[in-house]
Amino acid sequence: MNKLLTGLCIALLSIQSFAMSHGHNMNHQHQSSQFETMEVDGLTLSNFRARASIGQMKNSGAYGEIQSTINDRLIKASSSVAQVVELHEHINDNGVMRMREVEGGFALNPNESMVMKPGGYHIMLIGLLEPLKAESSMDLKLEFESGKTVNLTIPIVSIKKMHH
Ligand SMILES: [Cu+2]
Repeated sequence: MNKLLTGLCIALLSIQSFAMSHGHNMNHQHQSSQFETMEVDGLTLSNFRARASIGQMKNSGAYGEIQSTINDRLIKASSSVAQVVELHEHINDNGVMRMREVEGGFALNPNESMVMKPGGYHIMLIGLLEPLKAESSMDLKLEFESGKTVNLTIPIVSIKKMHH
């Protein structure tokens, strides 16, 4: 458990490599746990999902891909499941992976997918109000510099399925 105390990112990376080394588990995938690609207002949103929380941990992450027909920025995310939601990136700080909030949010360039994934850009869910359970879903609101707002319902998946 010491690893968990040294930082969420380090803990997550360890758990991910553990999950990966134990192979994929496709057989139990439920249709309902897949995010349906959504096209709205010049935005294509795909592969959205949140990671089920682990034990009593109060933080988790949400991920997905956004493609925009215009130059834009994802400037804010929010959800009813967490007290605070931040847009984060991972940085390699002298060999230690850390994460930090990205000032001004994530840039969207036309016809180039902006990918949020474990270990990269992500939506950080801080201060979970209740555990995020796999096979259920949560709300996620995205706000863009252009003034666009998108309300999503995204699946919650266990960390073992995070790579799909
Ligand atoms: Cu983070």
